Amino acid sequence: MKTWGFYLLVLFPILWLACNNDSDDATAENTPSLNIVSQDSSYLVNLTNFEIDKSKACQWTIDGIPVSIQKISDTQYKFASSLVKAGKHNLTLFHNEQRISGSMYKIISLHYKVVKTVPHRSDLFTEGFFFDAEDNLWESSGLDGKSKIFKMRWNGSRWQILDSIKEAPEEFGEGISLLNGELVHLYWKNQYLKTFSLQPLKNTKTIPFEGEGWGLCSAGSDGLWVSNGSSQLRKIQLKGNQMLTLKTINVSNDIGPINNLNELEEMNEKFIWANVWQSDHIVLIDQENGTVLGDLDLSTLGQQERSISFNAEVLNGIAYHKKDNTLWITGKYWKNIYILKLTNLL
Ligand SMILES: [Ca+2]
Repeated sequence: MKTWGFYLLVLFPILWLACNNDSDDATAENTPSLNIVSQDSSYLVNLTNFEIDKSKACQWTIDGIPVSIQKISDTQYKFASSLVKAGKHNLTLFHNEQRISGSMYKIISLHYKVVKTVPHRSDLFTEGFFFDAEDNLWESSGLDGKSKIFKMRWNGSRWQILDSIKEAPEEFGEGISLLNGELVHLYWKNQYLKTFSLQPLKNTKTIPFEGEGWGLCSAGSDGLWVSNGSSQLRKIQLKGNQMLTLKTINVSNDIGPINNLNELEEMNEKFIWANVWQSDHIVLIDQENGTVLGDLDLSTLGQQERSISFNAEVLNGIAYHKKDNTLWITGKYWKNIYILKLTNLL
């Protein structure tokens, strides 16, 4: 009895687990599902295990808003991709007192044309890159013992240097931006950031900063966005000698998190552009939730720079010129800055 009791004790959970798995598989096989597949300029909707009663109507919504969707068969439907903006969406079918939903993710492949090319100092290991309100271009260059910042103005034929800073030998400079009328400079592993008055360009504060500092850009009057090489962006504010984190967003596309976010650029207080380190891609991010809305493939420009210069390194440096609605793009040790006009932005 003792032996049988032992076997029963061992066998019962195994048999129960096996039966339970069978029933899970059976349930999964019969579960109604709505699957959305991207096809050129449209989306194909496939229904599985969902009974359609031909005498009853089908009502569709995208994010709760009623839409009209073309029927191909009882199990396949279709709608134009222009029906949805970039980002995450939910498609729901209401039919015969039943409801079924599926999610989709639209990322726009952004197109551009190069409207002009201007020279870039090819001795700069570009880290920070932005225009101020007076159309002056600010650029920071990294590496230990070589870090510096320049304030420049393009006069139509050459760059005029208006101001500059040389950092201490132990400082590896990274992103730069303006906040509350001062320049803010981030450092890679120094565990602090510095603020500088603008006239004269002079260090005013050194504020503790935890972790690695990579990219920096404006968050309007609200603060700054900071990257650290991960998929997270932090919105920060400076108060006295302290740095406060106001918000963190996780940047991801339909596949998962986008790591190696580097130089940043804010646009229209809605979007953030980010260089993806060691790639020739720039992503367009929704400031609200970190959703990647668009992808800008600049591999043609990257290959061009690397073919004309042995030293040319990664794409890094995005400056948005608001008045002209152009993006000024460069890279580490690149010989050129490319002025881009986007032709299908959202
Ligand atoms: Ca920038």
